[in-house]
Amino acid sequence: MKRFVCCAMIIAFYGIGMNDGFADNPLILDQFSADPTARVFEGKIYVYPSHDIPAAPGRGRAGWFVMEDYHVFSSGNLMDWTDHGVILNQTDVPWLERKSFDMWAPDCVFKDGKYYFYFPASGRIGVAVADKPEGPYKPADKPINGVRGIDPCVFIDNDGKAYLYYSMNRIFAARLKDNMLELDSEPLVIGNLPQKGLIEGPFVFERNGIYYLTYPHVQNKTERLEYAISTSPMGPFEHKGVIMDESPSGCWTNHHSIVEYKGQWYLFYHDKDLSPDFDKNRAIRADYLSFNEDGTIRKVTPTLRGVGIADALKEIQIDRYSAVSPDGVTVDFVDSNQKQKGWKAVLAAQNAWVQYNNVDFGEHKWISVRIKAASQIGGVIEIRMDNVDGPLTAKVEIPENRDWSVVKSGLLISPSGVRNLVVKLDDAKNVEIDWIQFE
Ligand code: FUB
Repeated sequence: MKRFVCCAMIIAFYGIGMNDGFADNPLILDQFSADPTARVFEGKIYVYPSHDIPAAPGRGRAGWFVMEDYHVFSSGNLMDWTDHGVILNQTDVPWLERKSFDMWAPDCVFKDGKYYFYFPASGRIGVAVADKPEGPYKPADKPINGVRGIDPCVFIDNDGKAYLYYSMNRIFAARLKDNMLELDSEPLVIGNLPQKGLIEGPFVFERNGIYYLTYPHVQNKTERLEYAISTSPMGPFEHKGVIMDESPSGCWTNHHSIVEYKGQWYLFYHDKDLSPDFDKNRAIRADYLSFNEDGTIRKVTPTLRGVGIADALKEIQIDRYSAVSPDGVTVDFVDSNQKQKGWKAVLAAQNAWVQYNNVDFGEHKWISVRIKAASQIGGVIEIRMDNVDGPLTAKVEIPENRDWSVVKSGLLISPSGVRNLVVKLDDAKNVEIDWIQFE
């Protein structure tokens, strides 16, 4: 076996390894984010989340949601996200008489050349208007008259008519005028939905003539994502089932949106990956969503890997795995005092492995692999393609080194195309891996 162990050498010492920060789940590492509404504008995905911040003296209530502004993020490949910065702060809103720190779940839609950003604050719903998806947004002088509630969602039907949905323990719906700033009908309560357990965060979309009303609902302990369908945007809706179960993490809220991009449907939602002990500091995620033949939604299992195709030339965060061996792998923060640095995979049993799906090798000639690793006793790592028994691509000796270092090794074969990557520990030792990158 030893002759397969390629010459490994430490090429650099990395005191601190900055995670790329924008890929896999959660999507954003350098700040908390929640309630993601994803929209397709100008050929890209734009995500309008709310923005949790830690409470501080004079800044919100400790132990509760604290939210003072909104950022918007965009991506063309669902792996690299651009933060366009703050698009609206509570102090920009003319009708908000105090700093409420309750800029909760927003939405944004495009109509007749303008982008309309809907946001809740202090129990009212406001609108801000822009010429571009990333702003600058100018808030209207007044909130929408006749609306008391949170979590606005605006749906524009194929005939151009717009509808506003929002929640206040129940879900309300009303038509919007063409100016997108005023109601065109009295809000009505959507019926036939579960009677018990908070219902909030409505998100409506249409597919093949079916109107889907999707929403978080507390059936047991925490929110799960459910849906109802109709042949009309105002209902009546028929309750259909569950899109995503309660989070095993115990995060009390979940809030989502559903979008089709380049022929694939996605569910955007949130959990508390960056704040395991406090579920009011959340982090947005995305996973693939699909439908049955009859239009019902297949239940989505949350993953760490998330969506998108990773570039083999970039740092691949294998701790965001798609599959994992039954034993021998744990995931931990690289630095628990600086969680924005992301996670590491700890392989600590013979044949323990992680699989990271959808890495694009293209048609290049690949020569070597770099692994950012640490190990108390050293160990040997196998890199394989496709699955745990797939083609052996490299065998890399990770030397004993408690500090992070980048180990470089030659490849046995040059992979091509989009492949799943498997990293396996050969011996009964202990290796920590931050990322892997091909050259
Ligand atoms: O983010 C604050 C609130 O928590 C949202 O408005 C709800 O949907 C829930 O996610």
